[in-house]
Amino acid sequence: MMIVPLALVVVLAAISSCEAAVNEARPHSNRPGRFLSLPIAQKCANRPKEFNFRGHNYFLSTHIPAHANQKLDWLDARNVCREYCMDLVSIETQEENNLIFRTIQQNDVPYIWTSGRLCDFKGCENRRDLEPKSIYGWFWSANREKMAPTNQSPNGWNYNPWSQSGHKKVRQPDNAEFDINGTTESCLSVLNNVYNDGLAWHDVACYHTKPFICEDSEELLNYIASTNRGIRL
Ligand SMILES: [Ca+2]
Repeated sequence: MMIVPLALVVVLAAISSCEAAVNEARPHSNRPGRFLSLPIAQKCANRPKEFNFRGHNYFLSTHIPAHANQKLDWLDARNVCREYCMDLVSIETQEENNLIFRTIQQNDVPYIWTSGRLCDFKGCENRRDLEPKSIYGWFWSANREKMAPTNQSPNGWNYNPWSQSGHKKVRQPDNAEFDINGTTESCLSVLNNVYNDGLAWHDVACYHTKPFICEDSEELLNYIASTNRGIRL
């Protein structure tokens, strides 16, 4: 009988979690160990407030001089937002979605990043409620709220925001890039008629660089307010 020493089990577990981290970043990012940024009080106080919806401020990166020519991958885009006490936009209602669609269309932007993310990383295993992932596995990273199943209109909406088309001419999410280079399409981008499909949601590999929309994060604003007495946010 072979007994595996506990120390070895721990080492093996550590190796497999390293592999998971590397796999997530593969194949285009050579920057392992990337982390979420913390908010910066001064930046939060002076954050861009381009438009407002239900008490949250938003901005489109192409409109802000400091970010106008910036196209970033999904995590870098989140981190730009987070330093302002914001995060990539999360779209929980049809009204908010219409606002985001209108903003993209009126400014003729080809696509933007949202905070939408597929739960396919460490901590998402053994969650039967998320299976199949392509239908039940999506959530908003900004507030960790689960999305409606991708194959139906969300409650209270009269359309399904996911595209009916894409690279493979099938409805989204389709994880199309996985068949091309093995990269999972784990991030949610709103595309502006890229596949002759109007404005619609697509799953896209997270390493692609895009403009982005930031939205106030109550969590980060509350954190900065509670640690900076008298700050005006
Ligand atoms: Ca796709």
